[in-house]
Amino acid sequence: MNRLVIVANRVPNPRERGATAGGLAVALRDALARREALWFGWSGQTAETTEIEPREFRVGRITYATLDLGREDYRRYYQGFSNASLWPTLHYRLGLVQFSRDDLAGYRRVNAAFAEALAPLLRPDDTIWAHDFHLFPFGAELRRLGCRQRIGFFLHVPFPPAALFWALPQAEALLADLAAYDVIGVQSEDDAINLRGALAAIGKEEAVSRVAAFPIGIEAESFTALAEKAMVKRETERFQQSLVGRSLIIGVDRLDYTKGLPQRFCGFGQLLARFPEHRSKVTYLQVAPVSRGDVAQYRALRRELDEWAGRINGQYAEPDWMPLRYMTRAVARPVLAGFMRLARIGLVTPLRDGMNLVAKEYVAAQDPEDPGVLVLSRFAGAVAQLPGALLVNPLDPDEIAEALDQALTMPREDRRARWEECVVSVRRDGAQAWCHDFLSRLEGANDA
Ligand code: ADQ
Repeated sequence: MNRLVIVANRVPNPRERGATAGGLAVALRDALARREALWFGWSGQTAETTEIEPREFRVGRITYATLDLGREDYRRYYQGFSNASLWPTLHYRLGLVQFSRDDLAGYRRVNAAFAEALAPLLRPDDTIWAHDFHLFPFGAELRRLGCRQRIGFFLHVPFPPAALFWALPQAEALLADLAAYDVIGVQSEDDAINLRGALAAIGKEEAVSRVAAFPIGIEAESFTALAEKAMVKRETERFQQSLVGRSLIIGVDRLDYTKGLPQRFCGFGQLLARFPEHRSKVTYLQVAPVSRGDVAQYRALRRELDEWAGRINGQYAEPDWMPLRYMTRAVARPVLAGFMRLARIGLVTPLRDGMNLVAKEYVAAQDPEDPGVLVLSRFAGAVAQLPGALLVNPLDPDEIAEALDQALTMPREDRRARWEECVVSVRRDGAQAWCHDFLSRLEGANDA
């Protein structure tokens, strides 16, 4: 079988395990186990200038090839255009977009540097799969260097309606570059419709049919096993004892403004205000490790959440009950899986999310005999696969409060029926199916 080349902004460090292991590494595990693979991208380190020759090392059948980014490139390409321009635009948040020509130039420079560093390592029959919004122009850069291999692209985040995308300066040129890929994968049908519309609007008709939705999934069986095993762990037992029989609501997110955390905290406050019967009977644990802590908007969000948490606990706490437990540290996956299983409610309310794997992990973690309820934003890509979730508008704290009340008082039979509607697709449309479907399309197995 020919080699698979994965290109992503961040190359996972195979020596790091647990909480820091990126979702992409987990999702690709199966595809990478089956064939020879090369994983190429940024090392996560900075240097004086961006390296030209990647450092290579091998673990099993995977070769890793990484580059350090120059400090200026890191600032322009990563913090600047990727995180301060593209990320908010793709999540429908034009008010947060910061744009500078220098950032865009840095973004293009790094994409070109990545292509130049990878090209000499390529074999003629490699299949190349580039990931996410950091790499819009990467395929076009490889083509400029004469690469004729199959090159696919998957966008992990949403693609907004074209009218929003046009707000990004030089949006047309970016989209035109995207058309260099042989397959352009997105998470949902809505994203596919939006992206096709944008490509058609700039006359890239030939690229329209190369856009398709491939909803990403999780390794459900192994997550279920993790959750089951966690039940006998000391951390889980200690945590369960600390709940003293109260119902648990759990939220697990990177601390990001797309995740709807202030509205969610407010929604929980509304639950306690409007449904006083739940006071001192429910505990909400929010785990939200700091992410992109060097970007101003993320620091502001953290302050806002500190305030919300202080206000809710200040107003409703009792000497023996803290309504909201909020932590900005990561929790190891094996422990987190157990916390999810203990929770009566998984509260997942992003304002916009490409997919949201936490929602699927929550479903996989449940005890089939006595499952909890998933309260899910209608703006997460995962909605299409989770018909049994209680859907909410994440911008409306009252709707969140009402859904929490409904979930807290839901009879077990209804909880089971809803969970069963969700778990079917979580199991069937897993990480393995996602890789297989994308690569089959890219490698032409579906051409007949
Ligand atoms: P993210 O925005 O990071 O991913 P998500 O899909 O929820 O969001 O995946 C996060 C992963 O990290 C999950 O596996 C989760 O368990 C883990 N994680 C999150 N918070 C954690 C915590 N506090 N401690 C430990 N682990 C934690 C992007 C897109 C999503 C898309 C994915 C995959 O924004 O929309 O679903 O990529 O394509």
